[in-house]
Amino acid sequence: MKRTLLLATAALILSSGSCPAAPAGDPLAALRQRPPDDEVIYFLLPDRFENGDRKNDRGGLKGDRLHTGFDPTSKAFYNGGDFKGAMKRLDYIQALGATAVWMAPVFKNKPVQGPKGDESAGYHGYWITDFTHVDPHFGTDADFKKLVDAVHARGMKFYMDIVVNHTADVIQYRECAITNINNGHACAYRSRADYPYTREGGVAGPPINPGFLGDAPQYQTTENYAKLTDPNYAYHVFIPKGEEHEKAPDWLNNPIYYHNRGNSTFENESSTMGDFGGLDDLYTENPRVVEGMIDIFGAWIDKYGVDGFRVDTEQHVNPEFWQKFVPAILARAKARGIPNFHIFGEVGMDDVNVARTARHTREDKIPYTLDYPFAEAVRLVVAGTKGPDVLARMFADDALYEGGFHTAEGLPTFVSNHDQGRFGYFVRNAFPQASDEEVMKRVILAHAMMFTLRGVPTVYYGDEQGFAGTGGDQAAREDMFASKVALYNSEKLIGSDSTTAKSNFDRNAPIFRAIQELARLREGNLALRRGAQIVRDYADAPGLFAVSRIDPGTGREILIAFNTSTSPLEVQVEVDPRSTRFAPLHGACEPAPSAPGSYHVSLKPLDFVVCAAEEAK
Ligand SMILES: [Ca+2]
Ligand SMILES: [Ca+2]
Ligand SMILES: [Ca+2]
Repeated sequence: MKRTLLLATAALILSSGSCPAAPAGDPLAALRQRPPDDEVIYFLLPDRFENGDRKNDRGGLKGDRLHTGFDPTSKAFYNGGDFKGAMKRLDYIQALGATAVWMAPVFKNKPVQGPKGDESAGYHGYWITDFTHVDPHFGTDADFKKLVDAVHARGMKFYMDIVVNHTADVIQYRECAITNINNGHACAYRSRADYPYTREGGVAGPPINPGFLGDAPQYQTTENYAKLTDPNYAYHVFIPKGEEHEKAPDWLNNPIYYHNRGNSTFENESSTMGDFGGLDDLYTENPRVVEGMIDIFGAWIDKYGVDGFRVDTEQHVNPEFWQKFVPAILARAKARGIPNFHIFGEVGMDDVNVARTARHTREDKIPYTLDYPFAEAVRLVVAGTKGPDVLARMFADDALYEGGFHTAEGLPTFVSNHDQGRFGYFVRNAFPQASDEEVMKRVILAHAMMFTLRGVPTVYYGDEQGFAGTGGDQAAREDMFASKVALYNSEKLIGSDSTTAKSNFDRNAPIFRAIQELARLREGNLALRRGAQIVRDYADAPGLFAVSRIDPGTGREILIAFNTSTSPLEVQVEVDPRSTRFAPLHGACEPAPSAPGSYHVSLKPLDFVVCAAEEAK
């Protein structure tokens, strides 16, 4: 009964939204028609979200944590979350206002890796061995299907997190086997010039791979790669005993399909050909690898009908790979009845460098990239002392994306993530003297920018409960269920007296409620999802940032003004002269402009207003 009621509610929400063509009561048909620009994404790590089944905590493995990967007291090991747990909490995710779930990789991982004494587990999902099945720590393939189906039944989308750049660390090099690793300096990158494909162990070595012309775009043919038969050009490669068939599909166990040149420095050719901290870097120029990866990930679309891929380490794979992979995957999705499949790549960076991220939409033809420049700009402006001019310059560069502003509207925007850390952490770091109230205001202001400015808002799980974390990576991956990790439990949550030692799915948490309101605003106003964005004014020190979003159908204007300073602001902002009456969507809004084309805005410190003009006549 309860279930039917929930489904009916979901259908109701959808039918009142932007998809009038969807058959009533068919949430799957409705969500398939929704463009990616309309989503609110909720990003979570299945291991850290909810534990719905204690029996799978050890992934079916026996022994201590170095064998099972499970240690609920350690931030570096599996903590116990799984698909059944996530399923139990879909109501919570939907209540927040999310319309799509992005889950960190679900594929079977190498449970534990790393040099002796410095081991950690694949709880995060990025050390894949079996690309064809889910990790038993998270449940079974059948559990995963139930989860995706349940997400769909609610009218929500499910985005998978995929990795084509590397697999788990299985392949080792004789010259620097993992047992010999000292201070992390072993296995230095060996370049194509110093260690050509045609000599064993350097230019003076014996000839190997006769006739192989290398990996340049014009030589990425089956015929050329038939001549690459010996992988021992840079290092002598081997697979430790017992791990010869660790990976699936089986072709992944052949070292010839990897670059095998040592660790990436993320500079020069090693950016695409080096191993990411020992992770086996796939030879993505080889047509066999391209075809294999299309088969692997296409099968997940066929089997589960997922709605999109977040692509890990996108910038560490050669452009020609994406140029073939993306159209093949989009065609596969379309054939499965998923015309709006969303593909967004991770081009990680710590600066506001739109050229660098936009380049990948042009050169690689990856449809969208995660909006790292947005995240960094908001950090500088709201968790820092830079002026909102940083935001204005960043948005002006939207023209650099393939497809320009239209593409920018579909970029997943975020302010926190699992690698860099949470917004609350950035705020506390920049303003150590700030009160809890000020920290919360800044976190909410950052989320207000994410929900009302162009792009697809992507909430990092736990931010809504006031999680701040104490750094990036493991320090930002707290458990939503009652945690046993001492570091997490020592953290002071923002706007809450709770701790991570308790389960935190509180729908009355202040940041949860603020995000919920923002999600409703976005859901109810097409201009905030797909409207053109006009930057009206910005300060070059903490202060005003004002934009108008224009409804693409009616031309109606919504004015949004932010105050990033700690003083109140009284300003005149330019608006469309035809916008003669305004209503408040958030905060206090004057009912009319002061004069045609000029509107008065009062802003409290670290606050924002959203004022909607009546439809232009
Ligand atoms: Ca479990
Ligand atoms: Ca390796
Ligand atoms: Ca690579």
